Amino acid sequence: MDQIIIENLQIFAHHGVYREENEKGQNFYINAVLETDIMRAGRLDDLELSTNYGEVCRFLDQFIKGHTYKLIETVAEKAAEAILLRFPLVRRVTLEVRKPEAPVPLSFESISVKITRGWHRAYLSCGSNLGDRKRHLDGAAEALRADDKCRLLKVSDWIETKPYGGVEQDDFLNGAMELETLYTPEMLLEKLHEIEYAHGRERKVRWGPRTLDLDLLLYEELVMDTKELTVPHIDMHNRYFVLEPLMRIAPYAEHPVLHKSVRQMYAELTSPEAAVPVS
Ligand code: A4P
Ligand code: MG
Repeated sequence: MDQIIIENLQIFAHHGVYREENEKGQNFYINAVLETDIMRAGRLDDLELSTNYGEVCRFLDQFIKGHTYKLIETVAEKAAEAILLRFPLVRRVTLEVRKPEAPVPLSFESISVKITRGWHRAYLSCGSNLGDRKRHLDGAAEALRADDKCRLLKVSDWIETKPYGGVEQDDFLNGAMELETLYTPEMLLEKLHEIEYAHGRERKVRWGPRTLDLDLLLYEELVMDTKELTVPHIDMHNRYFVLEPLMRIAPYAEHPVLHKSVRQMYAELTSPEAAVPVS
């Protein structure tokens, strides 16, 4: 990805653990690498198609002056997030916050923290078979739209599906969503649980009836397996109610473990041969 680079932007601010630092202030120096596609802007010589580095510098200056944090870690974290929210063409930002006058009574040139943060593409499945199913699914999409750390890009139709998994229960309404998010996978799962609870979700029977179920299917090309979270979703390739709506919005999304596209997984699941047991 192309980069816009800002080096050693000097900002006088009041961050620090010691009261003296908060009162007196000191110089901070910021290095920022903005990852963003600037080819069209360059070819057409049009600033509207790029991110104005002057505006980014002024924004950083105001933001870093306008807040007081104890840690430069926090300065970096908050400023990176603010940039990603304020400048929509920036996909990722690497931010280094240097503090050459840090109160350490030894000789050094500078102390800094450096982080990279960005937007991540994720796919979700949603389902409901209890209460006003459409309202629950619409509500989930609405809640994600209302969250500034998520950009909901695509929402499938809601489709009727037969219950999967052997529990006798009412038919489901299912869908899939594509979004970009600043959340880590764990934070996104927390957000999904929050939305489920806001829709009266209770966890009684595994695979049982639910007002709203939100599962994380894919998160970039990430593969992870912890007690809380398995990504890609462990059973997505076997589920018609997942692949049918996902097929409608993201046929070419890739499963990073099976190395198959959604289209391929869907074809394998729904083809007549797939139903014939292998002897
Ligand atoms: N968890 C781990 N990985 C993930 C992930 N990728 N996304 C953990 C979401 N959660 C993940 O889920 C249990 C725990 O799984 C979570 O706390 C999380 O830490 P849950 O939602 O609390 O419980 P559950 O939904 O009853 O169990 P499970 O195994 O998640 O069920 P599924 O897979 O959600 O399936 N038939 C049709 N037609 N349509 C449906 O929507 N849904 C299910 C439930 C069964 N049959 C269905 C449908
Ligand atoms: Mg679930």
